Amino acid sequence: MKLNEVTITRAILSEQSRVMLDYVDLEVAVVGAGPSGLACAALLGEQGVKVGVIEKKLSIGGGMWGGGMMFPRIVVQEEAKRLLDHFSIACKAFEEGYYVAKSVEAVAKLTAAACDAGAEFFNLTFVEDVVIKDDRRVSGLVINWTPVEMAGLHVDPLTIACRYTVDATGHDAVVAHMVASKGGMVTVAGEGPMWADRAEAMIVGHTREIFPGLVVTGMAANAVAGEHRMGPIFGGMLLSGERAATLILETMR
Ligand code: 48H
Repeated sequence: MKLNEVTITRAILSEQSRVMLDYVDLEVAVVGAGPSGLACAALLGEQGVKVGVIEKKLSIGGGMWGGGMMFPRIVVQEEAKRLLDHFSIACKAFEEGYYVAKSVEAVAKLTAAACDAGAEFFNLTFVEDVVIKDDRRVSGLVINWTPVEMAGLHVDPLTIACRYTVDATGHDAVVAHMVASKGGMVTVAGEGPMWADRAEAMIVGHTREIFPGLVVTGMAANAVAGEHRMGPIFGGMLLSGERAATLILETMR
């Protein structure tokens, strides 16, 4: 068989255009493909929810790749071990209640789980604004290509509709800040200093719908609540992603 460059181009354009047209309207848009967003997307997808993950970087995985200070290992506590098992992420017991896993494997397996569950990824795409109309609900997202932002080009964005948005943008809580800055009656208290045990204990409780249609998860949930940070322990990220998925499933169905 003789390969044809134009067929390769048509295959990519036709398939991705079909997916993009389909995902102009989705059930849940997860903004940010770090550990909390990936866990949330995978668990929602497993329940048959139409999920799109929007990630501004080329790479998926957020802050998980780097482990702790570039040592590619993460720590997960007992409470979240079942989620490591759920996603088939291998780990070793360390001291009682602590497990160590490979950060690269964790990102790869969470990403694969989300793909297997039917989530679609839109990387190199960033959310620059939200849609809020008379019903005072986040009902859509304004998106653009990351290279447009990087090059400072004046190119208008496009808009997608979603029933729920999950702010999984990490420390910066980007979507929550957008709603706060547009008079959305949301306050972002800002992240506190390191206090791992407290931050991990509180994160699931901070994972909530902070504005109609907008759920915060992961570090974004702690940043909104004024909660502490926890360093390279990732159980809370997985548990928070799971909580966000559960909250949405409970209200949507
Ligand atoms: C699209 C965007 C946008 C945008 C940002 O930082 P993350 O890994 O987030 P979490 O909360 O799942 O995990 C946090 C964890 O990695 C971490 O940093 C921890 C545990 N720190 C503790 C400590 O003490 O330091 O991922 C967020 C993702 C990134 O990939 C961003 O590129 C992406 O969100 N993102 N995507 N549109 N506007 N803004």
